[in-house]
Amino acid sequence: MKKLAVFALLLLPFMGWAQDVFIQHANGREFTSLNGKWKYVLDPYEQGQIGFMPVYENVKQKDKSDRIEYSFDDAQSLWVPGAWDAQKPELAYYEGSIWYRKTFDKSDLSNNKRYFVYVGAANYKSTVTLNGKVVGTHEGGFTPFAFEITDLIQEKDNFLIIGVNNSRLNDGIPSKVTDWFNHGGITRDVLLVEVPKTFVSNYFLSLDKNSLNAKSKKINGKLQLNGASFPQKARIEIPELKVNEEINVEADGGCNFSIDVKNMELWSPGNPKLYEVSISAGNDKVTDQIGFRTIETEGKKILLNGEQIFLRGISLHDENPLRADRANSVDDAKLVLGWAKELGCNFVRLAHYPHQENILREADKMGILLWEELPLYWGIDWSNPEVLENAKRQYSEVINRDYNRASSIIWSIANETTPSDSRNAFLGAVAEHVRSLDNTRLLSAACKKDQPGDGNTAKYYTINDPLMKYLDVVSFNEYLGWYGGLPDECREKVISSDEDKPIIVSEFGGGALQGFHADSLTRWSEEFQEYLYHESINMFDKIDGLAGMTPWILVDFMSPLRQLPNVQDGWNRKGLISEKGYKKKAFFELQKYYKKKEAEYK
Ligand code: GCB
Repeated sequence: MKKLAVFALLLLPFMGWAQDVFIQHANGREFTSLNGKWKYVLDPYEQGQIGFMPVYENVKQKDKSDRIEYSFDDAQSLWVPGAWDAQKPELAYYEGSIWYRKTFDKSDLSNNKRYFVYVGAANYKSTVTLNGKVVGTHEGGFTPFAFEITDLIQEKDNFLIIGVNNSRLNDGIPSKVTDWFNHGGITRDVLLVEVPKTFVSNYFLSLDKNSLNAKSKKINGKLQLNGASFPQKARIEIPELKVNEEINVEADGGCNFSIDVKNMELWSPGNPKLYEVSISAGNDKVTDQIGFRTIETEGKKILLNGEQIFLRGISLHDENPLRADRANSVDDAKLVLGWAKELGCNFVRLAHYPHQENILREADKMGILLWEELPLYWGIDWSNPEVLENAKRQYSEVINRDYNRASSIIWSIANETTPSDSRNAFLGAVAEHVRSLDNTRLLSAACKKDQPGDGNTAKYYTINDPLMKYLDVVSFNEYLGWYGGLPDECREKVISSDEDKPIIVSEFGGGALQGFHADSLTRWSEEFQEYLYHESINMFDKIDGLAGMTPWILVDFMSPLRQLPNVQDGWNRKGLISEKGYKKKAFFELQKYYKKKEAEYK
């Protein structure tokens, strides 16, 4: 018996790391929040068992002679959602497994319903179990997953145990080294979602580009139902646009449709108009708030709803610096987007992985455009086919989640990766995958600039990564004046690309300790950072085809790579705002430029 249990656990890692079904807009469904205090058991040797007892079996001592070697009942608690490192000093740098337990009753169970455990995100590998049975596993620290528990849930005494392992892996996405903190645990909401036997699991709506200039616009869409049998019809309602259409459901539960609408207001930063959209089929109905816009390129321009736009952006990590924790709430989203607005931004780069869903929904409401990406970052194992499958799966998950968000306009498929045959083939396949799922957004990647070389003088940089052929927008990171050289060297440089495509400077910047003042050549002073911004902005503003920028970064963020005492102390100091929320001088330098750009593009 014992041998069997151990064998089952050894098999765990080899089960597919995939979810049963994707549930779009989980908190727009009927749900019970499972957030709050969860008991936890540490599993530093990552065995899935303590004292030869599987942790997810929730063993309890039966009598005084009985041997148990863990006990959730007597264990301490962690708060969900939240990173474990933010909650317990002894877990500050913990990397490994922790098993979380939540007990709950569900007295109104119905035979006409299906039940799912939905997890907004848990970093990095998760094993979800209910009442002693494994219901699924998931890999990826920033995308949501759901597993069905209809056959296992009981009216009383359910125990949901989720094992989360944040070990950094050579074949992980991201890989072993990142310039951000490896926050561990269940970092986003956990919900018990209940839906009818057949339900609308996913829906994708967008404005047809070809109807942009027509009086009557066209919404294209796709639905996916999930269940053992399907009704013949589904219905789409957009009351404000007087849309109430019946559509045919195909044999596999899918349906494609297109609907003509009159008098539609387009979504834009100046008018972030959202429509209430309801989708129903059989006994299920889900309601969402959706904006409609188009995003395209024309030569070196980016066009939003057919009009040229300049992306006044800033980069951001998904952290609440004040709590030194992963962001996970509407308030967290409002805090950082509020700062971005104050800076004069109409665009935010959500670096370097999918951020919490709340920030997309808030950006939709506030009229802020977004760049999204997966952590295809330094050190990826490009020649490993399983890593490619993992990347595609994580992309499917984030596209499923965010497809309907008008604010999200760019998928970036990589950050600072060095060209090679295996890397080019991998990212080419990712680009194809992303396009096949979503042709309503632009593709880009934050590339490295080419060094001055053959045919170039030291004065010129070119950006001609072989990846460009897959992309709509050329983007690159450039740290002249910080990593190499001093800011005045920016005066000499000329940056160009051979592509007839818009250019975004996806990163530039330098560190400053807020409150440290000195002359502009003193490293870490606010004055140095301000000077660097001044020179960098002048250099980039001259680029032919510059369509926007997302300097690095809005707020100081946690990073184990940054250990300089009394300056960094574990924080990357390239923020324009400190982790306490105080603005540095460079904030106002960039704000000044963005005011000018806003006036230019009026
Ligand atoms: C980069 C990376 C970013 C780092 C940044 C830095 O190029 O893309 O993740 O945090 O530089 O501060 O060095």
